[in-house]
Parts: sequence; structure tokens; C-alpha cells
Amino acid sequence: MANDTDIRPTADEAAAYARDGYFIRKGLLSPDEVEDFRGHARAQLEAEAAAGGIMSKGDKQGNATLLKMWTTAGDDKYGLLARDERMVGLAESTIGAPIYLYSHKMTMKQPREGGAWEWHQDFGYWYNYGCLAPQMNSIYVSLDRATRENGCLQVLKGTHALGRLDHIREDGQTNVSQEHLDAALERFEHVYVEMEPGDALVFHGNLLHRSDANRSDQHRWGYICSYNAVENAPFKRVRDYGNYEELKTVAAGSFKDAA
Ligand SMILES: O=C(O)CCC(=O)C(=O)O
Repeated sequence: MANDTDIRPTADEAAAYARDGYFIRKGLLSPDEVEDFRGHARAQLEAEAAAGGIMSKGDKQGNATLLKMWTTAGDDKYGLLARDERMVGLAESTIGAPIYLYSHKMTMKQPREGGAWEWHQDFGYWYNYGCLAPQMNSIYVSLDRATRENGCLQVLKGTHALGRLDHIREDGQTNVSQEHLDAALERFEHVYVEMEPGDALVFHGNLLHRSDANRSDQHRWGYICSYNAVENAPFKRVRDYGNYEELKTVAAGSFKDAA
């Protein structure tokens, strides 16, 4: 079992989440856990790609980011990390209501190849999938060192307080409308969220975020689990993922025992 401090935000983290829309939990995964999870994910990539399980999302410059997404959380390493009590505890405390797993995915920026994600709020599109309220958030677990050079996440600090902004569909991505973005860029601090492997960014569904292309020789992989309040489950079925399913939390680090 994890300690109480592992599964609850500290007072400072909770205050940052309320004020800024995010906080970084340093070392959510230990170095051994990162090694285990990342090693497994990297080793699987080729087989998953051959089986057609990897999506490739292009950015405006034509760079492709690899993406793998699951519709349910099983007993493999991915499903077990999404249900790990540390992840669930941090997500549930910050959402402030009983939660379930909305989605989990791996975004993989390959060296010199991985593309950009444009500014958006996740709730910008979750709303279109039948979620009424922004009682939703995500935890981005950094599997590699994430830096400005390899395309770390960027956030506009405090923009979760704006509520949901209009979004448009562009090049396969759902991006915030340009004029609201321009105004937000003038008024909110732009932060490059650099992280070490194992660090986790807990961020609100309405926080504006993006990332640049990977201009380095290093990988930039991140595992993103998104959570929703049970009472906010979609009122209609639009996607195969995100629909209510009971969240069966598992002990910290259970994924290390999975094949
Ligand atoms: O992996 C990234 O850099 C960004 C991913 C993202 O913004 C998303 O999946 O909504």
C-alpha cells in the first residue's frame, strides 16, 4: 500500500492546482518503475505498429506524433498504471468527487520526428463527447526527460479558470480558437513544463496546453491518464472510450508484476 502522502496532494500541490490549474508530482514513479514501464512500452512499439494499434497524428509542418489509446483498463501494465492507487488518489482528490478512468494513452515523440500539439483544452473536445462539466483532469507521466528541445508540455498557467473556450478542428487536432488564444497568450504566463522521468503533471481539463515538435535526438514519451467524475459520465455515447466503467484501483506498483 502507498503512503497517504503518495495518494493525496500536499497542501501546496492542492493550492497550485486551484490557482494555476496544475502541479507537478516529482518522482511519482521510482527510477525502477520508469525503467520497467518504459522498457516494456518501447519493446512493444514495433509489434503494436505492425498490428495496426498505433495512430500517427500529423502537425501543421507534417511531423508525425505516434499515439496509442486504450478503450478500457485491463490487467496489462498500461491498465494497471492507470488504476494505480497513486494516480487514482491524486486525480480523485483534485476532482473532488468519485471518479472513473476516462481514457489512457501514450503519446510518443520519436527523436527528431515527433510532431507538435497545438494549444487546446482537453475539455474542449470532451464536451463534444457528452461530458457536461469540466470535472475532469489528466495525469501526464513523463517516461523520458521532457525538455524544451524534445517537445515538453507547455501550459498557460491559470487558464483553467476561463472555462471552456471555442475549439475548431484543424489537421486532425482540436485546437482553441485563434482570437481567444491570442488574448490568453497576452494575459497568462506561458510555462514550459520540463520534467524528469517518473515526474507527473496533474492538470485540469480546461488548462490550455500544447507541445512543440521534438528537435532533439532523445525520445519524448508520455503516458496520459484522464479521469472523470462518475456523476459527469457522458450523457450520450460518441466514442468507444470515456463511457462509465467502474474503476478498480490497484496497489501502487502492481504493473511491475504484469508481463
Ligand atoms: O503529448 C503531448 O505533447 C500533448 C498531448 C495532448 O495534449 C493531448 O493528448 O491532449
